[in-house]
Amino acid sequence: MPAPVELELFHAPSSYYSMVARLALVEAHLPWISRVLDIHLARQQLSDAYRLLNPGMTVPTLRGRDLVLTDSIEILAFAATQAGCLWADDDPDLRGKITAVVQEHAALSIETLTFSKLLASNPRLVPFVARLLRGLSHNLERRAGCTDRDPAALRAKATQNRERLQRFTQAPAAETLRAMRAQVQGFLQRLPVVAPDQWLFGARISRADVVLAVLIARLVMVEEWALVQRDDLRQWWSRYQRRPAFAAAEVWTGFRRGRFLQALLMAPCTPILSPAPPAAPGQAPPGLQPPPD
Ligand SMILES: N[C@@H](CCC(=O)N[C@@H](CS)C(=O)NCC(=O)O)C(=O)O
Repeated sequence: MPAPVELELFHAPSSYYSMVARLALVEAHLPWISRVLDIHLARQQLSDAYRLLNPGMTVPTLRGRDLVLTDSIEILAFAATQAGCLWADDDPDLRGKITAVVQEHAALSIETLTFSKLLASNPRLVPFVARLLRGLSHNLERRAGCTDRDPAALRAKATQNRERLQRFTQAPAAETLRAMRAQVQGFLQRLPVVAPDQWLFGARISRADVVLAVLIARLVMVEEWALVQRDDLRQWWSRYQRRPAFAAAEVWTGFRRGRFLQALLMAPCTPILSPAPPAAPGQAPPGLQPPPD
């Protein structure tokens, strides 16, 4: 077993890709310090302090000694390496097949699935979401215009939010949802057949099991569990939920209002230490959260 390293995970309890990271770390038996961000109201992912850590302004981010990983796929790969022989990824004959599943999963837009379901079920939310995303893009453009701290990243984020707006509103949500269902079903159909009492690639779990667990949890949460039609996958899911890691990693199968609100309250205290140089004598030390531009 490799020596434990001190890891900090910047994440949001309700965030899908944070769940992938949490489950990966727990399954790999890697201890980590939780750094909760509020990505909804305070939008700490857009703060200058966090931008220094993750210029893409998304969660999760994993930070350790000489390590900053800003994407859940990278965190998953890191966990697989650390897990060594605990995971099937250790087998060179399986690694390519596992990577193919992980890449296919990464090509699914979970956000589009979640939002199209929400908006198809509540069409009255469409103008609200559109206004929110338009305002967000506008603010990011404005910030980019009055800062010299990586304005290009802020513009890229504004563009990402405009693209979200287009994706969520260019077609009726029900139509987008149908297309997303077909994509998810295709992904599930192409997974290997799972033998009873086994995981996707045999007796040991793998990166593919981690992403599948979070995907199915999301399908349950948005009431799209019916997309899981294969019996072997349904049985796999009942077994997976019984793994201690599943509960420990807080993989949501339903909206947890209390946990969501708790995170909003806790998040302002999260230290996001910027790697700014130490203050000169007589000056105030660098703040934990630099003031917004
Ligand atoms: N490819 C990234 C995507 C991460 C991502 O989109 N995270 C969402 C939460 S699930 C986020 O941070 N959204 C906030 C934002 O984009 O402002 C990953 O896998 O880590």
